[in-house]
Amino acid sequence: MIYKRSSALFAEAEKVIPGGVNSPVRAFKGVGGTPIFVKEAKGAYLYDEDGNRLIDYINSWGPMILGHAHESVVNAVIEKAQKGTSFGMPTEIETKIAELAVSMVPNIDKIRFVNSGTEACMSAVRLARGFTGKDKIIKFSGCYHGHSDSFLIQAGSGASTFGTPNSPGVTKGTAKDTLLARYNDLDHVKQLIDANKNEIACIIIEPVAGNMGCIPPKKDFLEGMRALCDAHDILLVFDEVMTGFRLAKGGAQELYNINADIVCFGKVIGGGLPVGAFAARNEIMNHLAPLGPVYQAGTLSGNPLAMAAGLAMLTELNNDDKVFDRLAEKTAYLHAGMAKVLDENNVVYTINRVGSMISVHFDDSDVVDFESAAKGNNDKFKAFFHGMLNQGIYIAPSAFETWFITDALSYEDLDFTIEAVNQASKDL
Ligand code: KE4
Repeated sequence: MIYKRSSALFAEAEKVIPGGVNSPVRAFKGVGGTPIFVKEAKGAYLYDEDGNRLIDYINSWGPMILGHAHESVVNAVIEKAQKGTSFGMPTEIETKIAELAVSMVPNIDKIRFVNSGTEACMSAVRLARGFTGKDKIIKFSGCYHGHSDSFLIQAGSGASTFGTPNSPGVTKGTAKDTLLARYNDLDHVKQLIDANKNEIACIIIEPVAGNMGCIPPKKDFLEGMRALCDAHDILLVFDEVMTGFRLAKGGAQELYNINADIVCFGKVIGGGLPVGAFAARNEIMNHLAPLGPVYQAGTLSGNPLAMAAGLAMLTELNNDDKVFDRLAEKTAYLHAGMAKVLDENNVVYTINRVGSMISVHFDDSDVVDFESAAKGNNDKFKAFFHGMLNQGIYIAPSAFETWFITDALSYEDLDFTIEAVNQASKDL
């Protein structure tokens, strides 16, 4: 594959944008080489600035669950844009997407739209603190809830890649209110609760972790967390920025039949435009300004173009009773095909999969938390990443990420990918 134009564009970008990118994980620091500049995309395919076609397994880190430039999403945005792009005033379409989201997701009465997953999670924690009157939160090592100060304490995703788990600029005053637990370790959560009696406002968790690779909750882990929260007057916050509207219509709450107190969304809910959201039952949401004392705001929150894209996306997902099964079946097919060729090539690996989230770890231990995820052989991952890229397959440029399957993938695409895995893993 030739990346001449991407390299030239990257050199230009580096002169005016820190690291040449607007989000660190795009910079390929975790895998080396220079980032690919995309010219356009359609369905399952990216077309880069050098004319290469790549099968996309990142899909903008989750939003493109139905494939790039989906007709109903694009048409909705075009139609809306011709009527104005932002008003800073209420519009009917915000109510329409709110009503649809509330009808699809269990245990929520109201939803507030913001502009990113970070804003959603940051606001959810503030709401939990305001509702309970308590300051501390529990998060899990390796989970990533965006770049708000309270979360950059051994965060997953890009922060892990950069090896700077506690980012400079986060004050000690902030860090002291964030307690870190081991994912899938209920005893550790219990210990933290007992050591901080009546001080913990919420536990925030990715119900299926996606920022240290894909890590499913162990049996009874989420149930145990729900019980602990009930026993200690702690709110359970599901960060469903990745899992929301991806694992099922009702996300991880539906898939695992667990009731969270506050649910955060991003990615799919915006259909590729900047949308985040957080939602809960009335008792909690009615604490939010202008109804209640917990302040949260945003100039472009509920932006009409973003709402049009999100409404089109959620409508497509809500009206297709088979889409989540198709996504899971395609991911299972990919899993089985990759496992077969990796076994044939005598590669040491673990594959984790939940629904249309999947990740490959080059280590033979079970990957159940940040510590076991970090054991993965990063040199092998780098070689695998570039081996796949050179065959026209774009996977996450970091071992601490999940692949996101899109329904636009055909079984021919999957077979092509499996053969690429075969070729890329021959010398691992
Ligand atoms: P954003 O602020 O990036 O929209 O969402 C933050 C966020 C919150 N919660 C979860 C579970 C997330 O995965 C994310 C963002 N995910 C990363 C990829 N792992 C976004 C990619 C990036 O940082 O460029």
